[in-house]
Amino acid sequence: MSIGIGGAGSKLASLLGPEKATIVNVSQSELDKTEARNKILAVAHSSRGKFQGAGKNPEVGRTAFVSISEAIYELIKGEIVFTSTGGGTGNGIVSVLLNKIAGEPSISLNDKTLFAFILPYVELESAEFVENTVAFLMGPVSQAIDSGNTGNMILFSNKLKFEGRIAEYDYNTMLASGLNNFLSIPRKGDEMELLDGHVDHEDFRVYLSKPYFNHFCQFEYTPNRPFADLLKESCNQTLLPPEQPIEAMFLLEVPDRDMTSCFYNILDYFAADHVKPAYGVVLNPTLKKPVLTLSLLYSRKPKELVDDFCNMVERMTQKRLKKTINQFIQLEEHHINVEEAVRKIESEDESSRSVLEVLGRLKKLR
Ligand SMILES: Nc1nc2c(ncn2[C@@H]2O[C@H](COP(=O)(O)OP(=O)(O)OP(=O)(O)O)[C@@H](O)[C@H]2O)c(=O)[nH]1
Ligand SMILES: [Mg+2]
Repeated sequence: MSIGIGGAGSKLASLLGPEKATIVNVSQSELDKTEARNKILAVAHSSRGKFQGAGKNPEVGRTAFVSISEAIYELIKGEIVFTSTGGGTGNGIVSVLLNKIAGEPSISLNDKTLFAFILPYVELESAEFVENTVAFLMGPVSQAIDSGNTGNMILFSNKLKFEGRIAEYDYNTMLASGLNNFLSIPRKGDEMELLDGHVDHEDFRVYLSKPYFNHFCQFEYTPNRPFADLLKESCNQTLLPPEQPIEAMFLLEVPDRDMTSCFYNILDYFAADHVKPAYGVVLNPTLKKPVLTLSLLYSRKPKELVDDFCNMVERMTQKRLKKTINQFIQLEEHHINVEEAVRKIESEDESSRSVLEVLGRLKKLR
């Protein structure tokens, strides 16, 4: 089951499978727009009456959490939670959830929650989205990671959406299908003929329960090319780029059993970094070339993520500032009587007398 909180979170949870999705919002009209099996209205009252949205204010989301507290906390156990980090509803409600999780003495493996966050694109999205994201990463995300009580965290980025000018629905479909490819690993391991290794549902569950960032990707695997090059070219553009992996998992689908042993190249690549991936190699006769579905777990301090964000914000601010100066600052015209100005300097400073003499000679020359 997936739980989508706020606008973006709900749309993604629904795309992953509306029949298994629960969506949460403070706005009934937002809930009505998205297909899902279960819809929860969180209530946040103001002096103006019910909110139509949190208006980018996470405090509204945090307040609304009280109305759904127990139900939602039970619901997310062992499931995937989607939210954007920039809006008010998703950020506010998930902040409280993460704080609650971080405050638990421990959480059993099967109850750990996977979190998928959608980060804004700093260059083109509003400053509030970026500020909310920074506070979210530095506070609740940081504490939840330190507690070790969450499952994997997935960091989707809207960078490619904006740079590639991709329509929202199409981009969401890309995010959901990338995640689906990764989540299909144990099912494919079950359904297809296993040629080497082994990744079953239990191994997969254990992998998902680790409190690290998860970068997953899928690409055609060309065994005779250096794996480092392939990986560099094929990493998932809808996610933040990965750091050095701590753990890895892959499923290699080959069209022909003669190709089975090409997976050793992948093991060699990871062995250089002392990483021993969990893996499975399966036969998929419908393919023309081998296809690799790979996941890397890496650790990153939220502060470093925020530093990246802040650097981008700073670059943007400098660019804007330069543009503003060029556009709006007009230099005032000053009329200066040179002789008077020099005389003034001369009265303040002995060494300037020669300047006046030079000017005098120049006048004679004219
Ligand atoms: N990829 C993607 N990003 C989205 C989508 N909808 C919103 N966003 C991003 O999510 C952030 C805004 O968050 P929303 O999820 O709309 O906000 P919310 O949690 O509903 O909170 P409020 O609307 O403030 O009540 C911005 O960074 C948007 O670019 C979507 O459908 N797909
Ligand atoms: Mg909204």
